[in-house]
Amino acid sequence: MTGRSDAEWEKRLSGQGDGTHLSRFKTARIEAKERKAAEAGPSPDRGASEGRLPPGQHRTEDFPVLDLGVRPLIDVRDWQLSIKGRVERPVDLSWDDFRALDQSAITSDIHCVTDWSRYDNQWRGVSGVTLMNLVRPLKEAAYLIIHCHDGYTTNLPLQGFLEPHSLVATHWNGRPLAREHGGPVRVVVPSLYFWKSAKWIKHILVSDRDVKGFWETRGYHNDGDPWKEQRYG
Ligand SMILES: Nc1nc2c(c(=O)[nH]1)N[C@H]1C(S)=C(S)[C@@H](COP(=O)(O)O)O[C@H]1N2
Ligand SMILES: [Mo]
Repeated sequence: MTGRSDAEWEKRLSGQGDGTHLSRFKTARIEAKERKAAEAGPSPDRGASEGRLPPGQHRTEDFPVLDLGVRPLIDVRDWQLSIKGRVERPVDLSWDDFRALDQSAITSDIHCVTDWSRYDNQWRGVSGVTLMNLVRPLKEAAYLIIHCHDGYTTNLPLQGFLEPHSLVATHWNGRPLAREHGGPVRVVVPSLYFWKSAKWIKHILVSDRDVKGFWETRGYHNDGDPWKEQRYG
């Protein structure tokens, strides 16, 4: 890190209000992360940890907030999720549509590229498998490009979204997902670093080709597997 903690940065940035265009936040914070991505080598203890904690991570009990400083306020009455692209059956889901789908409860660990891991998060929502069964990806479908209300994007393999612990979450630890953590609805893909778990989602593009997202174009690894320590580059 660059002296100031992520939490401190978030506090500063969030004071700048909502609804502001993303480019306004391409400021010191983002540039610092880009620099870190450019300079980073493997962490010294690579391969040293075993079991549940991926290499180079440490455990935390709290739940840090990390984003670009824009935290959209989304009323569930206006909320819509579209899933389109290389699918047989594109959908525009209202909140009621989404809540009527099969709901899953999944406990998983979070691994953030900024080195913290948080164990045993209880998520509720709709699994990636349920959503993909709904839209039915075509044979050539291989990637998801996720678009969010704050302008953030991220990409991941369709396979990752179909893993049994991946879901689109509305609840965390028994409560509706807080706005700062992506409420009303975020993606959770526990097998990848947490930057792939998009908050405030509005659109999932199912694609036959990979398109790098916000951090992936700024020096973060395209794949982001914490067990392979695919942090940067
Ligand atoms: N829409 C959106 N999703 C996002 C981000 C963001 O800036 N905007 N940041 C990502 C990053 S870098 C991380 S580490 C996690 C942080 O999630 P949290 O704030 O719930 O801990 O959200 C990810 N999803
Ligand atoms: Mo992050």
